[in-house]
Amino acid sequence: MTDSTKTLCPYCGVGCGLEVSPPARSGKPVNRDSQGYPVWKVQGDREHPSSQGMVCVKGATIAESLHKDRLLYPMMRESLDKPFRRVSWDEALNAIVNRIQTVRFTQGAEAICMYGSGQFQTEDYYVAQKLMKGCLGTNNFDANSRLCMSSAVAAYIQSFGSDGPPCCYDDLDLTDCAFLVGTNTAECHPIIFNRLRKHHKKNNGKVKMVVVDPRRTATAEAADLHLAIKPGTDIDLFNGMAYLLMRWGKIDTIFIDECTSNFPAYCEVIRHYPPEVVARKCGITVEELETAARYWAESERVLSLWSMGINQSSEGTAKARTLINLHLMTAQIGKPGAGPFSLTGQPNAMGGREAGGLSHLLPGYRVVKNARHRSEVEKFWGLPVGRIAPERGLTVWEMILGLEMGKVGLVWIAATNPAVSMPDLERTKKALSRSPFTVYQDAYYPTETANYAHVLLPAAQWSEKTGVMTNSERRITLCQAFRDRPGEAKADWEIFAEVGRRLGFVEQFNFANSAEVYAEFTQLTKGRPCEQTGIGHQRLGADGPLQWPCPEEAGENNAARLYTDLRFHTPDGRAKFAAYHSRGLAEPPDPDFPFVLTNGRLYGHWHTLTRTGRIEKTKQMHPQPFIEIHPRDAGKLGIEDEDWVEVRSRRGMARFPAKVTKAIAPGTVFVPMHWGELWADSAEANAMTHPESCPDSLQPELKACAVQLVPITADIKATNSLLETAKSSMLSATPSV
Ligand SMILES: Nc1nc2c(c(=O)[nH]1)N[C@H]1C(S)=C(S)[C@@H](COP(=O)(O)OP(=O)(O)OC[C@H]3O[C@@H](n4cnc5c(=O)[nH]c(N)nc54)[C@H](O)[C@@H]3O)O[C@H]1N2
Ligand SMILES: Nc1nc2c(c(=O)[nH]1)N[C@H]1C(S)=C(S)[C@@H](COP(=O)(O)OP(=O)(O)OC[C@H]3O[C@@H](n4cnc5c(=O)[nH]c(N)nc54)[C@H](O)[C@@H]3O)O[C@H]1N2
Ligand code: SF4
Ligand SMILES: [Mo]
Repeated sequence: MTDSTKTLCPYCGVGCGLEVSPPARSGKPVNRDSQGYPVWKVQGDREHPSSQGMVCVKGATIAESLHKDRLLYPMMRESLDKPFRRVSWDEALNAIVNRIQTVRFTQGAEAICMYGSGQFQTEDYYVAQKLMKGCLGTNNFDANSRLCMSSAVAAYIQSFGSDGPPCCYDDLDLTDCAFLVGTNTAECHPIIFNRLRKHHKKNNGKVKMVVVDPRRTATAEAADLHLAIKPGTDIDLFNGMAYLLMRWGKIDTIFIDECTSNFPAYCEVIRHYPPEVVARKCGITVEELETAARYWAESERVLSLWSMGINQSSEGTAKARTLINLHLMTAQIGKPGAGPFSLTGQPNAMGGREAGGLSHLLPGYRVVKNARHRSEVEKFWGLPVGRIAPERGLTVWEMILGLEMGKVGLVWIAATNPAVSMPDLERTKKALSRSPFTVYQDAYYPTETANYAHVLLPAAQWSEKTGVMTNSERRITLCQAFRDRPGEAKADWEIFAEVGRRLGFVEQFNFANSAEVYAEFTQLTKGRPCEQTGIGHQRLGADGPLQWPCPEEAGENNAARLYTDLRFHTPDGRAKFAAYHSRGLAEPPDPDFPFVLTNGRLYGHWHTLTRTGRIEKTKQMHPQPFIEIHPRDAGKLGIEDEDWVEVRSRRGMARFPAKVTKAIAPGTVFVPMHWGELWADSAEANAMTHPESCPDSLQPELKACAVQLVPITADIKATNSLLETAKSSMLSATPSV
């Protein structure tokens, strides 16, 4: 292999370019991790247009995680109380194929479910759609993006007629007002934040930064205005700002007349949101509300950025659409420095959307409900008319309900760790433990979800397989394999294709390599909003990363922004205003459960710790979980800094040492989402959360539930720290299988 390889960081949706080189290079000392193990050297790729050479701590340390605790061979067991035994690929795949056939003929294809991930490459996603939705004829493929991006997807489709973030990262340097809502960009999208912060600092006073978040995050620290609203009051805030913009005559009536629809219904809603009412509901002052509206009104170019504080809500789609409304009423879209920009979380959640990786989607930004879309895809896949089911498949939470009711015969989980990341975790785990047959395909062992598997399949991960990923600004990067695969690991798409062939679909899965898979997928994007027929592995290798839309005939890649012609993908070409009243939280606090629990991420850690929990530097940055409590609340409960606190919701409980801080609003508490049962004793955020979901996107309200706080006595604290020590020695003693 060549000395250095260009690729993409496999962590977050910023999608930074990386350049990696082998541990041993001529004339240089061998690069080693803190335990002396030789590791690939990682640095930012200066030529990558999205990141221009920058990386954060996660990208910089990724190589240290690649060799530790890997799942190396297929493993099987007859029941969850038995130990795993090593099996051959042949035996594992036969068992899966037999099970699929039995379930198909006894319960029907709708009893088969697959749960995938925004950490798949596009090729993995595409082959999984072809297998499940095409060949097997069930739309029961859902991805962890259901917990992540689905509200943004629904909002874009409803407002603009199609999914797809309309902005690009250059807009970060061009905006006059950055409006950040429910996003801790500084910790979760650090390289985007660096770029914005630089622009903000350079234009001190001229460029405004507003942050809307119940926590005073690192992002909020940098803002000109931090609106610490009560959780779940975003729609009140946006409607209240719209009220002021209208009162001040700061709306663009020509744009509204010529490019939008449904404005009268929106106006009817807005008149119910005068400043005094809104300020009270949001827990901010009228002056703060007016300042936010004034910054928006007075800025020539307004860019809003949002992520989980908006999406993970029982009114997530309504929140995102209400924010988009502000852009529509002021014509802040389709021009440099402006627009509604949802930040994708995972490295390839975007590619997943393009490949149809949610239970209501088909490849090429198509939807299963649309008969024309179904027949286009059936024809392209060489399948009989009517093979693709006309109704959306189960969402991941509905799969859990299906398991509870005994309606699921097989569940196949890949590249996600639901035994940590799903809401209402006790219920989720109980349902998983009732599964008659679970296949779990992951790169690492142990993980929490492996406890619920009958078959474990070792996945080749980033660095060991070649494929593409799309970042938040619609930019596609080739991730070239540069290391050997450990043990018998295989790429996800290869495993899906092999099962497809063994089921008799030889023609459909006749791919020699991932370049062929991607080339086939791009044909399904022809004429679609996410067209990428002009992109292929070879061109990406030669020309570097490219943004879609990129049709074959277009020589120059000229796709920085969508909707520059102010025509949208709706039937009438107009963007549609949404008329939503605020409904608030699905589980508001009450006298029994008086606090709102929110949760989120820390800079150095990634999700369920499968990688960052195994890297010294990131582990040291955030050694243990904690709960943030406002001094006023802590005082009332007699809680001091570092005291242990038990957090109880109607569904479950967890224990954390307290961090007493004014960074969190009174009445709200915050815990990180990262620690599952493998990494800490009883510190799971999702032990407490509930599955109530947005009716449009079916995305659960992971960001808020009602809890009570109970200080723990010294005895329990001692037991806990003993358990901690026992656990960490257990982990370090776990061998690779
Ligand atoms: N370091 C790190 N970076 C990551 C990840 C990671 O695990 N670690 N994961 C990636 C993924 S998949 C994702 S989805 C993104 C997530 O990126 P973010 O969305 O930025 O991350 P979170 O910390 O989950 O939540 C953001 C904020 O929402 C706020 N919030 C809670 N309730 C409300 C509300 O009602 N209204 C408003 N306005 N805000 C609210 C929380 O206080 C929190 O600060 O990060 C990506 N980047
Ligand atoms: N309370 C609460 N819960 C949340 C959230 C929250 O904010 N709060 N956020 C939600 C969101 S936005 C997200 S995205 C999810 C994330 O939750 P998960 O998807 O459960 O988190 P990860 O730890 O990223 O799990 C990815 C798994 O894929 C494996 N893996 C990595 N690469 C590959 C590969 O190429 N192939 C295969 N087969 N496996 C691979 C890793 O080893 C790891 O086990 O959590 C959701 N849950
Ligand atoms: S900002 Fe995201 S993509 Fe960039 S290096 Fe950090 S984790 Fe990787
Ligand atoms: Mo996410």
